Amino acid sequence: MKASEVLDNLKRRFPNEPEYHQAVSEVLATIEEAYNEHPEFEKSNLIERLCIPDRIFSFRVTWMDDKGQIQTNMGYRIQHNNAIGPYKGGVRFHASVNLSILKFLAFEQTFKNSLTTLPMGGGKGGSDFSPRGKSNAEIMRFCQAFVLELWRHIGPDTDVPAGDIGVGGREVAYMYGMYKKLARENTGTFTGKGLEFGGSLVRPEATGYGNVYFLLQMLKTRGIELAGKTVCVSGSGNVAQYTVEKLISLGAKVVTMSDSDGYIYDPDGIDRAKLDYIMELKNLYRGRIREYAEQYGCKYVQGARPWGEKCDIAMPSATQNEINGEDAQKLLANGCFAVSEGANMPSTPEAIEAFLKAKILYAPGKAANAGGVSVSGLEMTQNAQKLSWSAEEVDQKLQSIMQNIHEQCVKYGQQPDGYVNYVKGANVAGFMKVAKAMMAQGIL
Ligand code: NDP
Ligand code: 2IT
Repeated sequence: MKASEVLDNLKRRFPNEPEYHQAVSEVLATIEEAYNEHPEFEKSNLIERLCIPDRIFSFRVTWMDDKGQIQTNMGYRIQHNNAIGPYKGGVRFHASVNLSILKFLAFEQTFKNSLTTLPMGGGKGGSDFSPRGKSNAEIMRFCQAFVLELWRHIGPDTDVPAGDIGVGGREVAYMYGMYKKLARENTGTFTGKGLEFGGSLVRPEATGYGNVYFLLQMLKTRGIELAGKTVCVSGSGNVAQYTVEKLISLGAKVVTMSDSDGYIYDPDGIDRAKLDYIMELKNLYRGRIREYAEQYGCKYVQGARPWGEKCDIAMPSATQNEINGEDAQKLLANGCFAVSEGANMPSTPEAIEAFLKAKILYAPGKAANAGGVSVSGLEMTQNAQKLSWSAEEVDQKLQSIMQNIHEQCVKYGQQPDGYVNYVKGANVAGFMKVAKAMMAQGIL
């Protein structure tokens, strides 16, 4: 089957899964040339085998809320592809979670993990449970109920979950605690664990720091300094917080952050003390970003995203499809010359087209946000060795992985005029490794 036919076929067989179609469509459009150079791929129907997950588990999760009411949610785990290593990828708790979203994330994860240089396949899981407004006790009971079903499908050499939207250190700890009761082993089947029980230093920071390291590599290709540049960041969760932390430490000026209700614009820049306030607000009190504007007397815009504000660099770090074609035009009109994605698939196809047409530095999430899963991979290695490495050692490895991913993107994405199409580079590099591994292991 030709690459283009695969997408039509998937749309017909799996209708009503727009995010999944979007992720597959972007990859197929960029790998067609590489695919056509290998007729053996078509003979073994490789693309279709790579696009359809190996298996999907779905289950009911039943838990009791603080009022004594019995609640049900849906739980899922997608094991997408394990050609290069055990299934690996996060768990998302958000009201919007459905099969389309998890299939897109598991598909993307497979290519991202391939780029990390570490032996990890791709997977993703989650639930339509909304953590918003839930007590700590409710979060714990939900996590335990979720793992009561999930545990039989995961293991240190088969499938290793971690965090994503709505799942951070607190949730991973609750899930891991329950997992150990059931599985009776201590080999670290989750990553993003607490430091006292097998977690890795720098894992909380890794996605945000890694994105800034990738950005630095891109800026270097054009001889641009980061210090003094104005940056718009979206989101105010794990990825956004550590992106801002690293940006501030390198002398950039961050003027926006957001949550699902709106965004703040601070023309003076978010400094270390203000970021500490946000971390406490979001991680401890689970408050709203609006409160920052009240605290520091700056602008808050309800129900909007920050892309209309003037910046040099944009780092979307909230969720999928948060930059549409119109947002992209606004960014470009205001002089934005670099977009580096902390979130997964935050730009719509129209936005990506606009960035590539304008030939700005544009890094897709599967390259730029791979630092998180990379340090998860390093956490797995430390667990297997029953050792823990220093923060400097982990950070050094993270920096060299991000540099390596950047090199792969340049190798496969540089055009005759010198412009680096990081979308093509990341997709072709990620694809070739998984494709070769699948070919070598036979028709499965
Ligand atoms: P968090 O739950 O810590 O934070 C998510 C942030 O995004 C919050 O500010 C949240 O606002 C906002 N947000 C979530 N959903 C929406 C929505 N539908 N519309 C607008 N805003 C929204 O998650 P992370 O920081 O971990 O994840 C952010 C992104 O980064 C996701 O795309 C994730 O897949 C990706 N990612 C995460 C990695 C990780 O290691 N954690 C690794 C690689 C990528 P609110 O508080 O109002 O919900
Ligand atoms: O999207 C991602 O790469 C993550 N949420 C992190 C996955 C992981 O296994 O650390």
